[in-house]
Amino acid sequence: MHGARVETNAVREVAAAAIIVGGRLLLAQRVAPPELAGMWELPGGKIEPGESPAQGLRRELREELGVDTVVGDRIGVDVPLPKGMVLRAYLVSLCDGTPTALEHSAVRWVTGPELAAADLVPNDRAWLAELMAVLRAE
Ligand code: 9L3
Ligand code: MG
Repeated sequence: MHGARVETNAVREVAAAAIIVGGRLLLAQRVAPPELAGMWELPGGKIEPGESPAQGLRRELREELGVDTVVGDRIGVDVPLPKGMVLRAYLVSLCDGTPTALEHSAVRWVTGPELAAADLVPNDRAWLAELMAVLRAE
């Protein structure tokens, strides 16, 4: 009734992965856009229409890091992004592969204190307290 285009996702989600192994969190260094290049983020990206957040995040992590993963529980707050998008973080387990910077300039594993000191992208700072708590509990 409103035309042929069907919106499968009312709100477009960007999903990001908190991958923690042995008390360290995986960070990836962005190459773009210019204002974020060089800063560190939880890897991930936009969920495509028709994908569940878990499916989309698994796809992004395969593309960005070359790994197979299982997407678990959400962690931290919803972070509003421009154009009605929302950024969400998920706890993610590695199943296969070694994370490799295929679309980032580098990856690194950080402890809690290293995370607190890292040059994180501003959006991901919203999750700092929860991430530190998970790292302490490891
Ligand atoms: N973003 C912020 N923090 C993150 C991720 C994965 C993404 N941990 C923001 C950056 C972009 C948008 O979400 O503005 C889409 O992400 P991408 O497709 O550039 O990775
Ligand atoms: Mg991405």
